[in-house]
Amino acid sequence: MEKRNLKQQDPEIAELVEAELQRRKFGLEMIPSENHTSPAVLEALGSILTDKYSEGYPGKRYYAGNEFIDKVENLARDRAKKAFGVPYVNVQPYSGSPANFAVYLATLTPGDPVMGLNLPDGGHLTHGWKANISGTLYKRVPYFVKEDGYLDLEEIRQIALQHKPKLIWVGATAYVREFPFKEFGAIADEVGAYLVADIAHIAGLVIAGAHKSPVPFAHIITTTTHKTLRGPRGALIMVTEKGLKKDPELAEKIDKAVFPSGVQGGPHNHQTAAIAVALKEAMTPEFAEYGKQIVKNAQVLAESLKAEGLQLVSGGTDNHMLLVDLTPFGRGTGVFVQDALDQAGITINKNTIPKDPSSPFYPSGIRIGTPAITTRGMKEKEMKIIGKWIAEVIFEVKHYQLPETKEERIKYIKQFKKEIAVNPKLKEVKGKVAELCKDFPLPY
Ligand code: DSN
Repeated sequence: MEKRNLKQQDPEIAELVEAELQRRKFGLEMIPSENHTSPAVLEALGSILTDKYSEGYPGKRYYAGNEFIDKVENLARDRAKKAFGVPYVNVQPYSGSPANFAVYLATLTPGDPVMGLNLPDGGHLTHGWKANISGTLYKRVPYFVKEDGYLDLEEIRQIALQHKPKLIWVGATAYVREFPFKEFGAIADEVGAYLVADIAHIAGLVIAGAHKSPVPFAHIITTTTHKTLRGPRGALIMVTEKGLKKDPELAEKIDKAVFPSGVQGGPHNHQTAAIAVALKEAMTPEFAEYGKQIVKNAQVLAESLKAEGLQLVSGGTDNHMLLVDLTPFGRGTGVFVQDALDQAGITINKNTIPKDPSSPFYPSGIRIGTPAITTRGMKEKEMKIIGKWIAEVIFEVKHYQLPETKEERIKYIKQFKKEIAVNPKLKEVKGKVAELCKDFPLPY
């Protein structure tokens, strides 16, 4: 086979990759679950390790030729154990959803009750949402946040006592306050449930010491590796000492649930290698600084948005994300703000807010995060400016209101998109965003 690089072999794909790079270079990635990986992580991810089959685990593979793959996986395992302080980890899950599904397979039988944060309240699909297999194969018992955006611990305990769940999830995709792991641990122990902490969003903050660790309180911990942890897409499942005490065979059960009895086949070895690199990076003093700066940035951004007259769920943040409550401008308006900000070079996502008067597809809030822009080196000074720009864009499109019927909505949103494409204010902000970005290069 002739040696040809991507541009020579497939110019169409090469151009699209380049276009995406340019979009990122001159825009602000502020979706809280995204980040910019290091060149070393990308090199490992794009390596020849992708070619190898290695079903099984180090020392116990089905195929030959895994001498070096075993070493890669062992390095990833050892680094994860050290970074989080746990006795056991499985580094093979392709991503967060299969990792969470493996936890169900390892611990429950179909029909068992499972408690998780309600999706519109900030919970994840895989924590028992009705449209996900976790909410149909198991008995879903949702819990909620209060009007003020904080988890309702007293109600959560009452729900647990009433439904006696076998497994309780603590973790979210849209929760801006510190997770009360200790209190959840006590509730799980009281009803004899497994406590599973899904720390996908905050894993990097936990390693950096910018968020409390769930390790003393949870039996199992799952995380993706591509959010604040700043690795490739992928996931980890960890078992704590507390988990092994509850069930000494828990680690073996998790391994089996990932492969062969679960949803996965051969591990993605290039991904495992890149996870190992990211974990090594995450254990440096620079990363500890980075994690703390993510939170500082989010808090300054929160103050800046509030000073502009915007309303935040729970009034601020303890972590890397903010939720702006757009109900003062009308219900279901998140879609307009998301698209207008995108047009202005600021990428965030529409999101439900607690007690959202609209729906997950047309929610009444937006979710903003600081991990990726902090990777670029932006600090408090830039957060104040970005907060002003975000507010300017929101006020610019505040008159757009979501129509009642599906047909009207389609027409209205089409017209809205036409209008924002030529809006001078959005163009002006986009120009300023691009100027700012020039001083903060991407890591690759
Ligand atoms: N899609 C992820 C997020 O954005 O939070 C969760 O899986």
